[in-house]
Amino acid sequence: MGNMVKKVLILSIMAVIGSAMVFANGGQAASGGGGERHAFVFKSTGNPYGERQMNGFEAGIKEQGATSILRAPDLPTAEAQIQMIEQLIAQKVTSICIVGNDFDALQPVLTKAKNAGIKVYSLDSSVNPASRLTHVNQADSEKIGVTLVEAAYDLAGGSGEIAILSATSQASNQNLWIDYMKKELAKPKYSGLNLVKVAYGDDLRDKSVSETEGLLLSYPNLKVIIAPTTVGIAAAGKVISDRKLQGKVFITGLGLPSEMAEYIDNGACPYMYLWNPIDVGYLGSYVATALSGGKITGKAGENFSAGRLGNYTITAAPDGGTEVLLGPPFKFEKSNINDWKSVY
Ligand code: RAM
Repeated sequence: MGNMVKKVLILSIMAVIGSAMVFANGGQAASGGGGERHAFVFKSTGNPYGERQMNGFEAGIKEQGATSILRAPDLPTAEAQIQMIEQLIAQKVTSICIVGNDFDALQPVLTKAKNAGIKVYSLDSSVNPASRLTHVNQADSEKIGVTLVEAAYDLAGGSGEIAILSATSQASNQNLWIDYMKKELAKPKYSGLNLVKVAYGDDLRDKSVSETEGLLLSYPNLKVIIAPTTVGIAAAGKVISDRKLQGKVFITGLGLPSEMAEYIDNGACPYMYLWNPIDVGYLGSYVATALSGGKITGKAGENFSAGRLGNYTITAAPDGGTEVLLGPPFKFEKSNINDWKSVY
């Protein structure tokens, strides 16, 4: 067998192993026909929010006649994502949509992907501008930070101890929102609020539960927990409800209606915010094909059409790169939660 033939054979075997690993790592491949293969790499498995984003991405790619490859590592680390991206480069996928577990650490592997002709962009949790062509942002990051501080102020009655329960300490979306929260908290209006701790539940259910318990133990006067992560807010909702602390400690943040309806109903979380994660993934699928079809390059001012969501324009992002903004965050409370809990 000639060397070239061997090489091709090895590569095909690697590609087959690669797609089998999709399942091993909790993702799945979905075929929509057509020659293009668009990959989506989420932060970790076992996150219902991520599953909804992947569903939206898969549906969008399918309706455009292409194939989607959905991946997520078991743990939300950059290292695990780097391995997955290496496999996707070997598989010669058309595009990679990365929900980053780190802002900077993925740059070498994403640059390798870019040099191999793969269109790379981020979604939800961004990677640095040098690593991406553009970023699909769920909602205005500053607005999320400001809105959550206003909510904490309201729920705390204007003063007292508050804490933040985040995802991992490296999650760029959460970190950006927390930076904006801190900036907002520095304003004179909020001088009565005392941010006692930022805890990290790593988007793991059990760790988020124990971090919430730790906050309650260390800060017996805690009035509000802001959890800008769907995994964290659901874990905090469970702890507050199990301990019947409704009315004493309030939760707010970003939550999935399906996971939070119970805690909105029982008063643990009077209100929270989110956007449609299915639409975030769906929008990502149109960014993938607009990039691969040459309709956009990722520059501010470029326009493209995103199927049932309509037209979008790429804008400048606060981090110096560009982004595509889905829309404003939506408030969920007792009066509307029942309409949404079966949707996402
Ligand atoms: C979690 C993830 C995700 C984030 C949502 C709000 O599910 O950390 O990245 O966007 O919360």
